[in-house]
Amino acid sequence: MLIVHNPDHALHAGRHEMFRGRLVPCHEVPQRLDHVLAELKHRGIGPLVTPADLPGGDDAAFESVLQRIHAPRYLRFLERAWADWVALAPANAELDALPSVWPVRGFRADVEPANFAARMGLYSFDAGTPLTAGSWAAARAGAQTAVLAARAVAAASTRSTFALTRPPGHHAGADFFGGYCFLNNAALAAQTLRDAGFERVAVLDVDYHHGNGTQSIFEDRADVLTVSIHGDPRTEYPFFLGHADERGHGAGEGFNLNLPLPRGTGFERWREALQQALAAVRIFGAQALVVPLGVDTFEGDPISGFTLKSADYLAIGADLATLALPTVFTFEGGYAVAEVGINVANVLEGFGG
Ligand code: SP5
Ligand code: ZN
Repeated sequence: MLIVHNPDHALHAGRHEMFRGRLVPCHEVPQRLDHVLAELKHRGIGPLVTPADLPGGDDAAFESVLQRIHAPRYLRFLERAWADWVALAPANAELDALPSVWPVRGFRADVEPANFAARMGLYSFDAGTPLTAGSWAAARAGAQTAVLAARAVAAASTRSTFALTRPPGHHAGADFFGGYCFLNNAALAAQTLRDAGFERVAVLDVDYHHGNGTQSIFEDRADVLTVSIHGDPRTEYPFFLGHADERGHGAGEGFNLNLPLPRGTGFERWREALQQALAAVRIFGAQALVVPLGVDTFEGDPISGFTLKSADYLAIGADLATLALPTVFTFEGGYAVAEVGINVANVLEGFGG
């Protein structure tokens, strides 16, 4: 399996996230990716390349897919955000930027505020996602990683790829960040596959948290099926999306499937949901697959509530492989840092080539 990894990922290194009235150290840390890379090398899974090793990357087609998945004004905001933050006060260079005010129901989103704090709120949905000096550079390089991974699959140079990048992407919507995510790598990969001629693309999200960003990006489209298996949003983050009755809108009606499971769910029940998800992908007639791969379903995950064990990830990989589709994996959650490499590598090993 071709592994495309983002050598610039560590440019995004948040210090703190807001949690129960306190700023606590970030769960989403650079060491996560380092552990995955080390484990893949250890097992000889590869080849391992970076975007610089592949043609394209920063070309017009990349810019085009970025601008179609994300709102141009959101991209402009992200690109300038750190400079705007530091311009407020030189001492801000030592602090992460976090939002603190949001336009909820009845407020206007059409007028972009001149105030930086207000812009942060307009383009985000939580206070758990610090924006740092290198967040844009890391996220943009990560988007390239995902697009190039998808192109490699489309060119049939490989049956499957893993876009190994962080920050993760599946919570990021067309014009908002949150859930540790800025650019939606899985959505960019899916759109790249569509652009390459795959007429029906399925996204099967196995992260513990609902893939709200990906769902919202594709919820009015019939050409991209979105499926997510996740902790029930009645009790689990991101809370405000991910219920079973969300089936898509307009032309996209029937092309979103949510499979929420209660906190405490173990692998047997989780795997039944996976079989349901795989059946939906088959009925849809997908020609290519994107798997936002989070391993925060692990029993040892510090912020999640399922009880999957390391060996279960081999079975997940094998189950996904039964679809026999060109497949792009993207790296999402998984915060038991010491085990994240083993769990991710198990999925890829179980999947095979
Ligand atoms: C990509 C991804 O997995 N994003 C997840 C973002 C979750 N952020 C909010 C975490 C709140 C967790 N609360 C659980 C407390 C357990 N002590
Ligand atoms: Zn997650």
